[in-house]
Amino acid sequence: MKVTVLIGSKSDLENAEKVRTRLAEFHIPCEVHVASAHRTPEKVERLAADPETDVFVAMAGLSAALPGTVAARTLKPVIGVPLHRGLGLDSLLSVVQMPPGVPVAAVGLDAAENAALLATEILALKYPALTEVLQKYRAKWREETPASPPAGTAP
Ligand code: RP5
Repeated sequence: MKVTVLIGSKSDLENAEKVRTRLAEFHIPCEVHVASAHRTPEKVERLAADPETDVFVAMAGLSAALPGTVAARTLKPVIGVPLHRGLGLDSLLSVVQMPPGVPVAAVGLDAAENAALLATEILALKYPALTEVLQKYRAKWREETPASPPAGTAP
């Protein structure tokens, strides 16, 4: 069982660590690699071909080509995390708006936690013991999350 996280730059490391931390709490092996779609495309290609990886998480800011670049080189699920580096909208659209045929499962801007949870849900299809882990997480999350939204937000 393995999740491989690719980030476009060392400057993205904090976001990748959030994924790694959440997966570590679930006892899911996770590797983090700096591999850029434009600076080190050969490295991206090599990582995307890793036979041990079950799910990829690719995180990048600005034009954020990384998730799509990984997805073009594998048939395994790729979760794309747009990072808020420039406008925000630039990376968001780059990750969400994949042309038909090469899907990327996009989560929200900087949404490392959701990326880790989605990776776990995908892994749970193959490793059913993770379903219980997710059930416990969700129950705790419900307990800790306030019933009413913070003031000024839509219900
Ligand atoms: C993207 O450009 C990276 O993913 C990073 O979010 C952003 C800035 O990269 P650096 O200039 O900090 O290396 O490729």
